[in-house]
Amino acid sequence: MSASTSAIESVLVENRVFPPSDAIARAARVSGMAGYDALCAEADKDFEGFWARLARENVRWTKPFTRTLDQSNAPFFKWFDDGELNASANCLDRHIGTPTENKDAIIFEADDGSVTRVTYKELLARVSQFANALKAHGVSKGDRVLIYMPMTVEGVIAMQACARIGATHSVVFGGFSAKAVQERIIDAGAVAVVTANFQMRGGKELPLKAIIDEALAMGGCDTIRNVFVFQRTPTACNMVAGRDKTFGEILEGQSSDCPPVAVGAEHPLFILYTSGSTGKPKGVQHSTGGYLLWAKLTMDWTFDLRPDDIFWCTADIGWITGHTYVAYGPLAAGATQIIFEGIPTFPNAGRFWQMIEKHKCTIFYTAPTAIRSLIKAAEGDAAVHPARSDLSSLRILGSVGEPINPEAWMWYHKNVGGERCPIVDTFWQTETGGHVITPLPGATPLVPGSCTLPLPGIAAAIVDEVGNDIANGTGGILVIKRPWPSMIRTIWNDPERFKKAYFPEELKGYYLAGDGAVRSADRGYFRITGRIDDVLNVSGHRMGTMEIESALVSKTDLVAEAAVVGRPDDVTGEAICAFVVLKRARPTGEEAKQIANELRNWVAKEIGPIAKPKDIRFGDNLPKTRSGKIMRRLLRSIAKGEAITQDTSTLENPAILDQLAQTN
Ligand code: 6R9
Repeated sequence: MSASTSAIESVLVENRVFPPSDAIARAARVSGMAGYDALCAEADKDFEGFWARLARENVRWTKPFTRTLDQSNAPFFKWFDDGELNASANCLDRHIGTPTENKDAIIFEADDGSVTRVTYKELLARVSQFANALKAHGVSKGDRVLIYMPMTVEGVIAMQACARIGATHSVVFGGFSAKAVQERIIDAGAVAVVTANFQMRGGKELPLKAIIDEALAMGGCDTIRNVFVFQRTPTACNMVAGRDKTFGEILEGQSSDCPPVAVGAEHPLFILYTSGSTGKPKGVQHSTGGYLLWAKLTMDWTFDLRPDDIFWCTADIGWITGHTYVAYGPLAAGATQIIFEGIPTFPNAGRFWQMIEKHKCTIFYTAPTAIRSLIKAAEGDAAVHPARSDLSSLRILGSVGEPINPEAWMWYHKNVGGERCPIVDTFWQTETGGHVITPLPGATPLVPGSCTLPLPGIAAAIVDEVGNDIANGTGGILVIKRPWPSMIRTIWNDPERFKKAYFPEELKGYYLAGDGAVRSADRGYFRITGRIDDVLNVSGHRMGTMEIESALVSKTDLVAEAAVVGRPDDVTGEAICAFVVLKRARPTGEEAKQIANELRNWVAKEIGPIAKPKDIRFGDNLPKTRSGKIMRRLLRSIAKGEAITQDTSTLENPAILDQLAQTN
């Protein structure tokens, strides 16, 4: 974000306000702004006492903690450090012997529409059995397990089973390439992989195990002893004798009773890789105690969860949203949740609405990209419009992953929420573990496009480059001034990078989110204006521009140089644009198209299809300063199709701008 964009954005004032109805406010757990203010005041008055109270009330500890927050080695904060617990026991065992035990934990709808239900008691038995199978193969506390699974009950079981024995999972989204998998296996030092033969998406059978085979064949993965394969479809896949075993084989004869292993509160529950501003993805490490507290607490605060709710978060378990609001939060809170294997447009773009009706979903949580693409579909075909489905079961809607534009917010509010459901626009990150800035449905008056106010105890603020507070109404850098229980603990294998990336010296020790934001002059509401680093947000997925650049230049026979920037896109939020200099003459016409496609496929192979550049432009060179620095702000203007109004006098080669501006 440049200073000028933030200034322009900050004058776009949104005047519509939607306060919660009296009935919603009265029934809510955090009731009215008085309820919110009371929690904030409690946190202000006794910060540690506040978190200690909530941690005692929301988490089951096998050994109670006596220390709440240890700041002695900041920014490596420790929470509830001397306490012990097990995350899986907190999600499953805690419900046994209560009315929740026979309640559906999961309503699973497969890609083909078939539905399977699993109660809490059954889920506990299946998780325990899988945990025993892991143990039987030598997986134990502290080991890392890489999970590369489709959106299925078995994916959640694998995560919970790791947690049960104290193994640290690292889930990799099923759309990532073999290369991406290999890098993560090596960085995490994983001992086992849990995968499936195939995944089903949109009626298609897509390989998973074959990608694992390819990753392991790339070398460097000697830590892997076993690959466990869930047979999602009847189609056979390659199995390596001694190394690979099916779920059927490893579960055979295993007891469905497995005592949970107590771990320290700071024990790493998982590592999740995410894109940063340099080429290499960061292994964000989360704790067990603080993370679990957050997963449970935000289910209650943000979603105001009730015992009879049918909760549906559409995120894949490969992303943080699928960790906190599929694999852990709903289970810790004793909710019934829908897990959906497929895609929103199959067999038609009414699938989400039809599923809400079919399962009587009450809380629906999805990404703005999905909403925008379904708006487009509904406008083109009345048969897939939400009006065709009975959505009266809904009571709360949520949005996550990227800024939601006010038009999409209004459409969601009217056409999905029937103008009666509060929309919680939840701002958070892989690093924050769960929601940090979000409305509370029974308290906060909503403003379209704004994630409103920080949760109680979250010291979010907007500052300038040296960490000084900025007045409301002016854009700046989003920081969080005090630690919170579910924050990132470190970057796996790279504590120095953790310090530098998130707690840069010039920002007074504040946590740097990497986003720009502005607070409204009237209410002090936060609005996120987008990343301020070299991270793009494409369909709610984080992609580092450097990561894509390194992928492009690794095609050494063809590419000499590449620069990647984002440009706004109506549906995906941002689109990836690559400017490429080839080792041969600049191609035009058909040849340019053909090489662009070759490069897209190359990037898909290096990172995954989600990283494919939408636009690829070829130049004889890139716009550079005399000292050789690529001027990305000019490339951003060209990508947007804007006329260049910036000062180009420091450019070594101004003529290159016209050339790059010509579309291929
Ligand atoms: C949960 C998740 C984090 C980045 C974050 C920001 C963007 C997420 C948002 C939002 C505006 C919201 N982001 N939620 N921007 N409003 N409600 O998405 O984690 O994949 O790590 O992405 O997503 O830019 O910094 P992650």
